[in-house]
Amino acid sequence: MSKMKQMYLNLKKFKLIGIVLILLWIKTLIVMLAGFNITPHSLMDICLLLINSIGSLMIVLGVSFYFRKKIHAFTLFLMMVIITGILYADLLYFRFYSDYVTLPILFQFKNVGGIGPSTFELMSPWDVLLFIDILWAGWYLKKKRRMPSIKPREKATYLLAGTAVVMLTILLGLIKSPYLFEEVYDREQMVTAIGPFNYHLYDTGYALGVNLNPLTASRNDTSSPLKYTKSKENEQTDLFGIAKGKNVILISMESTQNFVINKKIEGEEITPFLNSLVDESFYFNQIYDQTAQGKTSDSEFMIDTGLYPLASGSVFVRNPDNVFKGMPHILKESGGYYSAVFHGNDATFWNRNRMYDSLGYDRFFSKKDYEVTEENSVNYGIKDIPFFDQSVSYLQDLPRPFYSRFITLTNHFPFLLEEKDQFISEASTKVDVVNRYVTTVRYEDEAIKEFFGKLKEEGIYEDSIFVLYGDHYGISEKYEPGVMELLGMEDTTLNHVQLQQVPLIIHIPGTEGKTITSIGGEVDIRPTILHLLGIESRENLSFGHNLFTRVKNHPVIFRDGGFVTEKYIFKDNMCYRRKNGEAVMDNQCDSYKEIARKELGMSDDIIYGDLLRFLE
Ligand code: GP9
Ligand code: MN
Repeated sequence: MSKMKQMYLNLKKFKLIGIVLILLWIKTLIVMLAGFNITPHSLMDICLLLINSIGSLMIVLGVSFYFRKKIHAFTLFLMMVIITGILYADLLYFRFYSDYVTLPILFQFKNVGGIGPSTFELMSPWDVLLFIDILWAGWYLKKKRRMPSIKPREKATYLLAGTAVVMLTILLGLIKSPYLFEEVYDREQMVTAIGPFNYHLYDTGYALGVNLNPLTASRNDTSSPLKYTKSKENEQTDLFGIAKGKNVILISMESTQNFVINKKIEGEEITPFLNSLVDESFYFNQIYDQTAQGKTSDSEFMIDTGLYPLASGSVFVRNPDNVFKGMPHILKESGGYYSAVFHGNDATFWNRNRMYDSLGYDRFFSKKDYEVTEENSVNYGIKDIPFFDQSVSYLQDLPRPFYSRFITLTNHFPFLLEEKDQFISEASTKVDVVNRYVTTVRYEDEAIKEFFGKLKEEGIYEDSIFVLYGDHYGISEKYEPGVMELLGMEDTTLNHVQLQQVPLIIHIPGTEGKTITSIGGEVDIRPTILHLLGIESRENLSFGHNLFTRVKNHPVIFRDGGFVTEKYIFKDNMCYRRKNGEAVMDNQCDSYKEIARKELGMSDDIIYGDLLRFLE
């Protein structure tokens, strides 16, 4: 037999695997292009898109013969089902979160539940197309009795070929994005470069690997983050110590975005109380949501520690036993503060019960401390008005001064509210979620107003400083067109980024109001509060900047590596001029990218390595 013929016969054995490979490859390509909306910008992008799933698919399909002499039909079918299942789960997750699943997020479902709305809502009839080839494969493989046998040498060659394609993919990925693996948090960059299957593999390895970091970390690892954070500017202002010794009352306003402030719907204000408060407070109107997959818990984490949240999963769930230097610790040390959190949900949600111990809280008032009935609850639990109402009596009994956080809940997706609690009519955009949102925000506003009223009656108001902040976005990208319609905005990158702003209102009774337009993020809230309380915080390992003196061109960094500066916006690996949203050359953003990489990397090192234990 000629060599050519022999080669042909050898290859023929792999015909079936080849067909399955091509089917899965096409599906993956379609999902990447149409599902994840990956747009290739260059020839390199096209090459990567075309090859990045092939190597991993080859290796996985090989499982059908690695351990046997012949290709095992059922195993091949099973691999096809598993791969399609992963792809479909990725697609559904992406449709809701515009993000990729990570290993830690799968583990935190037990603390927070799964995908928000019903999974059915995320499905489309077209999705059936993803499964048609499986039906064919099931029928064909069942019918096909004789499967080709594969020799050990052929197995090795096949595995080698698969591995070579994976290596080539990684190489090209690194040529395109040299910081691919330093910027693991940029999941879009990673999936675009190495494909969804290699990404899942890397993400799993990374998530498991970082668990070992505390074993290898040492005091030396603290020196560069300490040096970096100590070099931050620390300008003093007349406001230093203006609220010295006062009680601190933080109000986490669930899902409250900045666009609701001073916005009217058919002549009615969405937040009449907050609007009036803004006039008598420091109102920071350019503060960005910096949370990631940990949502509310990420905002709490930033405010209490001045560290960035993790890129995947919530620190509350992943690292609750770390040593932290939380706000409660600092305030206890420097001002004898007692600290407490008030929240009407189960204590275990977001693992709060464990994490609050590490953050230094003295007391956590959770669901079991409230009278929660069907009548006074909606959606996740007790409504904000009874929540604040019942909290006041606990607050009266707290030792003074106290540091406290009240976490509201009613304005949570999918924004449900009985008619009797609606103080404003629903909006009338094409998106129901947005229409309901204005009613739950309005309800939250009423609850805060009543809370302030009670605190005045009880004499707590005068001795306190209030920090009200939106914890994160409420309207996800999927429903954003409704907000654009409501605000008469065009659907542009610039407007999308602007919608990531959350309100931050710091109210000190007796102090005149002022709107502060400098940019900032949630990580900056801690040093700002400490400044007002007259507490020097520079030596603490943290990344926030005092918002009253924040250096203008320091980027507000997001967890996916994107950022906003005074002049630029960096989003989805594109650099834009902030003034007009015009796309500009990448290198304009390069120096800020470097800062983002550095800060996110250091913050991750501190958390993964549990480095703060060395500074106790
Ligand atoms: C629930 C509250 C809301 O306890 O923190 O959760 P979220 O989904 O916004 O993180
Ligand atoms: Mn929240």
